[in-house]
Amino acid sequence: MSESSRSSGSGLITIERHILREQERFPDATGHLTDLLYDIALAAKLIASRTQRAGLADILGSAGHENVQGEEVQKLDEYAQSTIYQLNDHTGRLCCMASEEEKDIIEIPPQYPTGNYVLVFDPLDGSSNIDFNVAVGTIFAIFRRRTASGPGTLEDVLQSGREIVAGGYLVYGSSTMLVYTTGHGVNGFTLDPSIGEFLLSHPDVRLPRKPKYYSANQGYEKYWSEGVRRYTRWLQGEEGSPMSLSLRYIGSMVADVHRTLFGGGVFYYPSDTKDPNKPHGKLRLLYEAMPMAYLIEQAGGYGSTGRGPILDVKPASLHQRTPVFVGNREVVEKAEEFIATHDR
Ligand code: FDP
Repeated sequence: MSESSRSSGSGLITIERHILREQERFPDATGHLTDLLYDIALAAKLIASRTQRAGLADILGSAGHENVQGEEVQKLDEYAQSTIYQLNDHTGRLCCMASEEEKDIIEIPPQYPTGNYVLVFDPLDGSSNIDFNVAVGTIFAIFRRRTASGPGTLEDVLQSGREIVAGGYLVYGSSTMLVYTTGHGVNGFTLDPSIGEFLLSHPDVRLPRKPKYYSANQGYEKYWSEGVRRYTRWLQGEEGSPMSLSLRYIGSMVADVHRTLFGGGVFYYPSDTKDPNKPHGKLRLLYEAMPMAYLIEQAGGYGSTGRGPILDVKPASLHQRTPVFVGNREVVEKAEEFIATHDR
């Protein structure tokens, strides 16, 4: 489909219409999941408009940290966190939330009703890139609660990726995109800033069959295991590899996974010995690895810890870290093979 025909009025599908259509698959649906997804899209519009003004905050803000409208100048990640929280704390759809930015689970204030879902999110992933005008993103996943009623608990949050009912990411780049799945394929929406709507621009996304890129912070190679080092050689066309991939690394997981999804290949952040406090790499299981693995698998790919499916890992704690390999199935499985052979 050409860019112009995608957005030319007839056949134009807004995110709202698309989410409602998805809901029609489930005649007994309460509409709560639909509303929840719609609110995530709304939060994304607010965050996108702020990220586009990143860098202006310091100029517009006074010494007292207020901008010209008299609003407090917030750091973007704090803004993203509070926006998502405020849109979801009072709706009666969630029993609790958990965020990369918060130490403990986020309770629903007692004056508001609780609901059947749990939202986990990384409000502004890749935030170390903001100062350099590089794409950042939001990652999210939604579970059904496990406890029967009342305030949500850790038990509701610490579920494996197999229990996700919807998940995806927002990328705030040269355009803003929402890419998500409810377990029936992946769809991508692009924000049209002139009308303030997300429009379906990439229906039924599948990873390209031919992998093109590998993506990892090769600056850390000296901290990697033998298996991961050899795997990297294999990606470069050595170690008997039939393929030779190009290297791309942004250092913003959302942007790197987004390119992997649409361009094909693998993104990985393995275990390393760089920091003894982080033996399993840097990325968080709940807020980064699981939602991305769920989405990549829905698009025909695979997400692995290097030893098995990410989606099979049940988190033991909120901020648990995990090695991550996501991308074309056969390329990710090759990582498992090298690790099993060389990293005993
Ligand atoms: P950031 O610290 O900028 O928020 O987990 C966060 C993350 O970025 C990912 O988005 C990114 O893939 C990774 O860290 C980059 O880490 P390195 O700088 O170690 O490569």
